[in-house]
Amino acid sequence: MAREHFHPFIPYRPVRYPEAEMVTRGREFYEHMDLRRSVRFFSDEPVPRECVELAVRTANTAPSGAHQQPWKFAVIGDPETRRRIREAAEIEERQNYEGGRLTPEWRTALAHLETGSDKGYLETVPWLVVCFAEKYGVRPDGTRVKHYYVNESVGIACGFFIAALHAMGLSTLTHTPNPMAFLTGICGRPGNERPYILFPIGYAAADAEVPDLVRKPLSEAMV
Ligand code: IYR
Repeated sequence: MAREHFHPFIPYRPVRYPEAEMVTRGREFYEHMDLRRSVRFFSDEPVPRECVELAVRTANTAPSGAHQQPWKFAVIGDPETRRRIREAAEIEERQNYEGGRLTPEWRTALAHLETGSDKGYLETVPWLVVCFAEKYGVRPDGTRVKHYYVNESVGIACGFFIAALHAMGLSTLTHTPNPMAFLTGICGRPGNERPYILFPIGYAAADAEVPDLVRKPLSEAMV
């Protein structure tokens, strides 16, 4: 559905904090975000649907090109659909890892993560969320609406989504099976929506491990 509305301007007065409090808040948020890790070992414990809804609500607050909000989050809870998604993802990943579709450079870049074609976590987790990017909008009469900065907009929304899950103590992984067009069919989405990221969502397994990564220092992240 295309959104082509006129928005009148209204006052906006964001909260201001004393400088010391700004720094405290910024540090607390940074330290909280720095604890987030991508997880590949999940518990099958159920997660309230409301938590997933809150993460989508948060993603939906993201800025977007021309406020076109070119995202759609498909939420999947039923085991049969999760099984089908795992099966299809593993077919693609076997092409990547065992069928030689990953270039040698790509393989080298991934080696330290110990990833492989087994995507068992797609069935373990209670929820899968597929974020779709709306390449263009569709008016009720079927004509197309051009969308601007789709990748930037959807990427930001996914960042908000990941941060919201982390704030609730949930874990996820930005899984991008390659190619992932199969998700359009399984999720029953229309042709203007392109699969963007597949998020398995759940609690990290009690014995989950992550690679001992080091984030690059501020001196390299900022110029
Ligand atoms: N999509 C593949 C390969 C992969 C690619 C990147 I970039 C990663 O950070 C991890 C894996 C897979 O999911 O196995």
